[in-house]
Amino acid sequence: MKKNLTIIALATASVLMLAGCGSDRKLNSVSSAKVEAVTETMQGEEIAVLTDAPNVPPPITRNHPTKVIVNLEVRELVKRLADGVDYTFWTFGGSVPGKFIRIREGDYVEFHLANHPDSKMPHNIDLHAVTGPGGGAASSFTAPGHESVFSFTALNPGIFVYHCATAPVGMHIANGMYGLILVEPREGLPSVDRELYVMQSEFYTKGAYGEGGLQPFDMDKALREEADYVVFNGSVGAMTGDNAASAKVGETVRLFVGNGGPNLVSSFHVIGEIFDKVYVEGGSFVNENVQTTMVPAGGAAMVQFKLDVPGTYILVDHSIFRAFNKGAIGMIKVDGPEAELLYSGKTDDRIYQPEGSAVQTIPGASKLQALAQNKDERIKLGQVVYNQVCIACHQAEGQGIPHAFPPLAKSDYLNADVNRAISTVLHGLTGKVTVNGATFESIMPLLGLPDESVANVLTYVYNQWDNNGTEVTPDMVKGVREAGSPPAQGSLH
Ligand code: HEC
Ligand SMILES: [Cu+2]
Repeated sequence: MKKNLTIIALATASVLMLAGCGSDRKLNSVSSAKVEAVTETMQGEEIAVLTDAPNVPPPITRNHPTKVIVNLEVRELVKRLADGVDYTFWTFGGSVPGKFIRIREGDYVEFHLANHPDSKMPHNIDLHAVTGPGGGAASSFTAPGHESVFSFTALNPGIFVYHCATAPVGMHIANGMYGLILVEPREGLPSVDRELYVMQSEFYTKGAYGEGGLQPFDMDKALREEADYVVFNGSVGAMTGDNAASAKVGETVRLFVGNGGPNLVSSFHVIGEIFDKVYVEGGSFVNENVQTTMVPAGGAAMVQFKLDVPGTYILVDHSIFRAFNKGAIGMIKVDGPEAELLYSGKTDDRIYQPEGSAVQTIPGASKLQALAQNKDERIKLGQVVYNQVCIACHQAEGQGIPHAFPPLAKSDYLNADVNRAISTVLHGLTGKVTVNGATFESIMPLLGLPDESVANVLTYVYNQWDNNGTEVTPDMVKGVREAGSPPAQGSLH
């Protein structure tokens, strides 16, 4: 008994010692870094360059800390949340997310927070880059028509979220009050060809996703964490279509990815890319070869990747309904020479018939396609394809799903142009389309169907649900295929 006790005591002592050593070492290194940062000689004074997403201020080239004056103005503004949907945003600098602030480790920041006289609410700012109570919140509490000034020294490098912390905090954040502040390490960040500012956040509106008009904030939905919109850079489509970012093959891109929340954690992913580097949680630890990185609410990360293959790369929250149904999509269009060795594109499409499959009773689309001798047969065979492939999105009666998948029933888009419809089924479709007066900005993927199946399924669709009765033949499909995919609406790689 006594012996046992001794062993336990010893074991405890060594654990304590180990723990003691570890934390001592950490404390020493942290405190010495902090002292150095503060004692590096400060020189000069400058006014911070602030940018709106997706732009990032230029890298810092100084090799010394300086006094940086940040002037940030809060505005409460009605702006677009989605097509036909407006929202009263509370902003740091006039847009959501707020202005990007870039400083250097050791800088002494004199922060001026102004609240426009037209504001209805007081606001403040809590910068996660600040060491000090509230991250500046109490010192920056500012009534409409006032300006507060406070100062801090940036002790720790990293990419940090800032946000309003005025009660009710959740509501101020939900209305758009967040942004990013980058504290570059003293040695700077490795240089890259492009830097982009991407911030995810959610909106809770009285109306469902896409319901038009000026939508008020819905506190009940926010409490239940049932977001209507999950977006990058403050609105649906802020980074797609004409607003897509662009880059070139061979370039290295760094994304500063923030998450304003207020509630949801982001599973940030770029379709078709692997992050060469991720500065995990926005700090100094670099992970490599990452597919999806978690960005918590009130957190950020830096991700970096080299572009090797041209095409459109889609930024998503991989909690995927948020991407395709709530708005969390962005795009980077990459131009440059094809790199077939790295990515060939589709090189072949052949009929796949495992042994014994020829006698299947439920016809594989391809086997039956060759049999269509007339329009009626084509319609019948097309129905099979429709029920196997299209129905999941366009629905049983071709009615689609509002705001997500356009209708094929009585579709003016479909009926207006048969070649365009063929092209859509052949190549997929991205970008804005208007069908029967409603706009859709979503993605129809490349389906990879043989020409026979495309002809049959479109003939079926054209002869259902009050459409115009067109017959689409395999020759018509072949013609469109040979004409190539339309440049205006890049097909999905
Ligand atoms: C994964 C979901 C999905 C599948 C599967 C799908 N589509 Fe689509 N389709 C879409 C989306 C989304 C759009 C709108 C794309 C945009 O917003 O740019 C669209 C657009 C269209 C359009 C043009 C707009 C319209 O409503 O007239 C046609 C035609 C069409 N699809 C036909 C088909 C056919 C035929 C199939 C089956 C062979 C099919 N789609 C399979 C999602 C899908
Ligand atoms: Cu506020």
